[in-house]
Amino acid sequence: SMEVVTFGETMVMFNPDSTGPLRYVHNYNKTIAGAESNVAIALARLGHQVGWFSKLGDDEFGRYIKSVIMGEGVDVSRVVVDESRQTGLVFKERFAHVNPNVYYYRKHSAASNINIEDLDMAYIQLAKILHITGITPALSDVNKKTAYHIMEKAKEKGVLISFDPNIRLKLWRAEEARTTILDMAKQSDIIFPGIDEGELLLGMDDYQEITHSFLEMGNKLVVTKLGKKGCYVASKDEQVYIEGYVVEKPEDTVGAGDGFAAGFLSGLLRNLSLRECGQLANAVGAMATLVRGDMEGFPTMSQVKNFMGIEKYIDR
Ligand code: KDG
Repeated sequence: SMEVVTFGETMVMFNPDSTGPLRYVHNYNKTIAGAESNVAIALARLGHQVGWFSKLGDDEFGRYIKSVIMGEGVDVSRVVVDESRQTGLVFKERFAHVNPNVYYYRKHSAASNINIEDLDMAYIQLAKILHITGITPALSDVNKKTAYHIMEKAKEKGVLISFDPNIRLKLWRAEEARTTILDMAKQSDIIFPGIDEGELLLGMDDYQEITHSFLEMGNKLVVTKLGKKGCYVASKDEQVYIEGYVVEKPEDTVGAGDGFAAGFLSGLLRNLSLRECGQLANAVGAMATLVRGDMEGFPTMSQVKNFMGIEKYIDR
């Protein structure tokens, strides 16, 4: 069985060769994007047994996604194919000095039609951790229902629910996002809110207040991301601030949060202290920004050890 299972839409991503408005871009690099498969790939690189599942179109893009994720050492045996729908796409638009834009072509995609009948519940219930994000319920009512069902069934068997709010305001209205994500947050065990997500969800801007609010909602562990300032981790009995790594010239910030979550979960699976989990998370998140693409920069355990300048973490 898997240490971590995760599910959510993965798209083929077209990442421009050049910066500037897409209408002037002629050449794209084809890769994949998807918050949950990013986390799975990052965990696999760090040496974990991890499975990702979703629904793909019966098309070349779907076959491409499956082979890339499989090639990263992630178990894709529970991926299903929807013969009547297509695989979703996303285009990135890059600029020299600001965060990139994304344009989605994913409405009615195969992944947004993942049903309860598509799931292997035993596979999910045998995992130690289920990682989900707030992107999935934004995609369709079917996905929202499926996400809730999976959380409930996993919880029944004591699977730890790890949740990244990942608010994507291109996908739904702020009010609906807030209600649904807060509701999911109440059912999770570990939550990874970003500081601006805390603001949107709770109307607070103080990271300690945000963190404690999520603890009060019932989370066992709250890991609040503070960007280059690092993170603040809290459980009932322990609160710790962990300073971040400053990356002078990030190449691509998309995917950093996914690397961060994977680093933290890896630390938990290795029984590291909360401080060490936070350090590992900060390092993996920082390294993700050094390479163009959402998942290409995720490190192996020996690469992250080098980056951190420590020899402490044990390779499997
Ligand atoms: O966290 C990064 C993801 O946002 C990206 O890979 C694409 O899943 C994606 C999305 O829906 O934006």
